[in-house]
Amino acid sequence: MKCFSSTGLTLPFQESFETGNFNSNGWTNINQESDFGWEIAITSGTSPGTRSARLPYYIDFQTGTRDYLISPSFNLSGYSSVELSFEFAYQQRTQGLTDSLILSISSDCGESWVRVFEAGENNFHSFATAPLSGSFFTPQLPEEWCVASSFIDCINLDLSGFAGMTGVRFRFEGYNGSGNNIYIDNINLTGELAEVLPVADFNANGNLQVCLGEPVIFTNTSYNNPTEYQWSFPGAIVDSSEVFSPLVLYPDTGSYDVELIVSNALGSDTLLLESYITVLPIPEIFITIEPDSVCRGTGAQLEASNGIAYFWAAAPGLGATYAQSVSASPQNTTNYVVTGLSEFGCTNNASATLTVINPPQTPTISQQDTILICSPADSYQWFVNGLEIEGATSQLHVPQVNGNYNVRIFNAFGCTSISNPFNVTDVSIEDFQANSLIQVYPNPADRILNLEAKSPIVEYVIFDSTGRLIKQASANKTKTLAIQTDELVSGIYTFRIQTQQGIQSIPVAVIR
Ligand SMILES: [Ca+2]
Ligand SMILES: [Ca+2]
Repeated sequence: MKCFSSTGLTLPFQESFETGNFNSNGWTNINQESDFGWEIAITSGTSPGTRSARLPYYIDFQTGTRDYLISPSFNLSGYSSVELSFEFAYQQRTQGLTDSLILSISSDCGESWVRVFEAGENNFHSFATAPLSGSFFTPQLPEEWCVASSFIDCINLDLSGFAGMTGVRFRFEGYNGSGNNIYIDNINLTGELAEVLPVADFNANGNLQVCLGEPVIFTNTSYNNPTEYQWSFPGAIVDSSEVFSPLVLYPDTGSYDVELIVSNALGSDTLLLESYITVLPIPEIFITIEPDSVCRGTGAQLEASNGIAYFWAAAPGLGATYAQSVSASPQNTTNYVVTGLSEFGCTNNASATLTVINPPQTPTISQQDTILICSPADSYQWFVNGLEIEGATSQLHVPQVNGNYNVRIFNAFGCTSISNPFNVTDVSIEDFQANSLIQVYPNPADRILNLEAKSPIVEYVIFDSTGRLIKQASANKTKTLAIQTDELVSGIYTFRIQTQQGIQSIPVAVIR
């Protein structure tokens, strides 16, 4: 049985059994044989009311068994005298058969007991309140109770030996002699307060060390009947209090004195505990994310620092919970929160956001004349039959061979997307290489387009993609020519070149 020495009822205490039951009134009813034991009975003859506690030993034939009714715990500190009184009623069934009522006291919440009263009928009115009767005894009149019995007086016990103690309980014990019923009622525990100075005492519920930001709740264990309390908490946000058990918050780390002055009409007492409360620092936790933005589908590494252990709050894409360094691959931009623990056992949180960048929309390829055109993006890389084409990094591409072409595009953040394959079948390698009158390069062109002809060049004409004439110029019958394309806006043009052998039209892309 756990004994809370500083708790317990104070005096006066009264029990008339008129309301509730044993349990709800704080009593413990022990009936070891689980047969007949203490019970609430309807009676008359006592005041107030109609209910008392009964041991029905008239119908309990288990001679020699015992039943216990144990009071709640009392705090008798500060009392100089204590008295217990109670009323009882008992009637013998026959001479020679008697039952006993025993009263014991505990000052350790019920661990051990001291017997302070015992009574059994000796045929000379040592316990019975009413004349002998062979029937089930239920008192109806005051004369059948000790209060007006002509046989015996009620019990009044001086328990001053227990004054000043805590964890005090008293216990009514019945000893079954298979005689007749025992009743008790109107139990009174009273006391007189000692005329002594109050004593200041308190504790911090084990919170002698707290982390910054945590309140300290003080428990007031002062005794000898103080009536006023004056607390001092130098360094606290609110540095004084007059409440019984205050809650105190400190704004900074450090060690703090606590003082309590208690007083009553007789005087006062001071308890100063120096450096009693220590407020510990909370750690400043950091998170680094590398990289702090990723393309969807790729991950980043999150690393916490400045603690000795870490806990990551559940979040999408998180690779671990209890680790300093965790991976994260979320589908969307996500905020991550870590709790870090310091060497002092204090915690703090940090948070960081990993930005997830959408990949660009899947590009599409179209063909104009012999040139492939990709939908707009920030940058490009062309592939043919799955192989990267070196240098083919423009929006336009002039295929040199037949095959399946893809283009991978990149947005400004480097996130990529790849097109579906585009099949090219109309490149005539033989024509181009063997029968072509002229080769042009680079194609796509930037600022210069070089012409190389098998015979001298006479003239060239440039048309835009709508067929509009852009430029017409004669050449000096050289086999090579460098044409300035600076003035041409990006787009696809047709260069119609006349040599002495004939005329050939070549689509040329100009890209800036
Ligand atoms: Ca009663
Ligand atoms: Ca029993």
